[in-house]
Amino acid sequence: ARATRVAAVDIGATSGRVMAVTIGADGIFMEELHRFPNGLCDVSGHLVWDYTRLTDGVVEGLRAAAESGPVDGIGIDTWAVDYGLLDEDGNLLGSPVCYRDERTTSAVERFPLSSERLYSVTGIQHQRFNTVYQLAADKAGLAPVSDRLERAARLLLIPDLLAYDLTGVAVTEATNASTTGMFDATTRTWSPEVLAAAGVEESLFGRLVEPGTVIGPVTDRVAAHTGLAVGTPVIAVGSHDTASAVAATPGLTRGGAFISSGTWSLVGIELSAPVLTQAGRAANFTNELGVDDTVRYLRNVMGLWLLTECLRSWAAAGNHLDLQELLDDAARQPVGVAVIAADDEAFLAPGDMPARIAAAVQATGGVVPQTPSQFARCIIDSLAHAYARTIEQASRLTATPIDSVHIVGGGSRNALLCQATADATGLLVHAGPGEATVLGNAIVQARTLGALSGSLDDLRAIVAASFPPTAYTPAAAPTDKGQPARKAV
Ligand code: LFR
Repeated sequence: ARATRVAAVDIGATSGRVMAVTIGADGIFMEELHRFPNGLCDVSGHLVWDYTRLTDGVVEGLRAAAESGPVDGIGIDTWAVDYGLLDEDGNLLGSPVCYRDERTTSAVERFPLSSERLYSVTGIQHQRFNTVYQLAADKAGLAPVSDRLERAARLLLIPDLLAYDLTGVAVTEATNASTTGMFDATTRTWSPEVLAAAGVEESLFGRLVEPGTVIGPVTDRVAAHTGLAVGTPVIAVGSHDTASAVAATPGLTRGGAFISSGTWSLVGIELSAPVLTQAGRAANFTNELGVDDTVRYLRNVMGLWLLTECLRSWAAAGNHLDLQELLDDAARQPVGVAVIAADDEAFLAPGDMPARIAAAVQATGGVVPQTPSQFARCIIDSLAHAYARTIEQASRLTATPIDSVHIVGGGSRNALLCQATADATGLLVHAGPGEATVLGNAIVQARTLGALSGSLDDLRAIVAASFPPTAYTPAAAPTDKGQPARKAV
């Protein structure tokens, strides 16, 4: 039988891609078919996503997939929490607003349920950008289309919105639904209590589906437009990108911590049931739902956003730097002289990142970075430190001994960061694959199509066979190197 070939659509904060992933007897092969830019746009004073650019990119990529071979299935993953609102006729009521927009800052305080109660139901960490707070902002008219929630017949999270455009079928995929802050972490269904507090009806959402469910065939119009075979299925995957990344993390078992390292770094462990303690809430740990009834017990750390935003600021000032050269220079800088709390909300919004980092270092009494390579060193050390602290907390809060760290995503290619993580945690680091999200998307599709079978462990072993991780050994027992002047625990 010929190998199975699926299209994986994976869209992040800075770019989207359509990849062809072929899964056959001799392993897994990936081919990037189309890459398109994504980014924030300012519309009427709000940060929004240019949704047309995303749909155009997806269609273009699917056309390239159809031209270059058979397409047995299509899966879509993106970042979490953001959504589009559709009217009765299925028209999008303005561009989806980005979670980094400031509109949620006031909504958070006015929410009728206490954060203790919210957490004991949803297990979701308090982030001002959670969907539940964004809806409160919509209620207050804080969006370019100010009455869009009133007029909305449907709310679809971004991957579900894209799937709806391809199939005409409205679903809500469960891993991403968990990030809304309105989902019951134990029952994996909407919480009536939280929906009532948020003032939205359950009928606003599409049918709930778990990863691995066929959403529907592409419409005949989409087939004609892209050259895809009539009836090509769109399959729900872990549509939250982090769910897909963790699903394809080689060798992740109890005892291993994961770091999905990209624009964000998502740091934690996989559990079979949520941990909803107030101690976990106080430490801002989240229980996001994963593929195959798993739970991702994690905290958001700012990630390489700190570095890319610095690069953007320097470029705006005429200083265009090459990322790899910058990291090479950073490797020659002294370690641990400036460490900031890399999970601070102060770094969430875009704009003048070097100034914000410098201010944060100043506040800790560290050596304020002056040059780009000193900033890069500070960011790497701060990330590694945040990783170590978060893993240690996850271990303590769930009584799970941790013996290894698995870094996947773009950051797994960053040797400086991987070594710094091994050193800061004192644990063996397994790095890669860099494309875990796309692989997680593809293997869930392949299992639905019958090309793969077995548990998540089995699927991870198949990923590991084609993409063996790189090991980083801690230089020595963890030392005080890389510890901040003032611990923020
Ligand atoms: C990573 C990610 C994180 C989520 C953040 C915002 O791309 O999906 O998991 O917290 O983006 O949606």
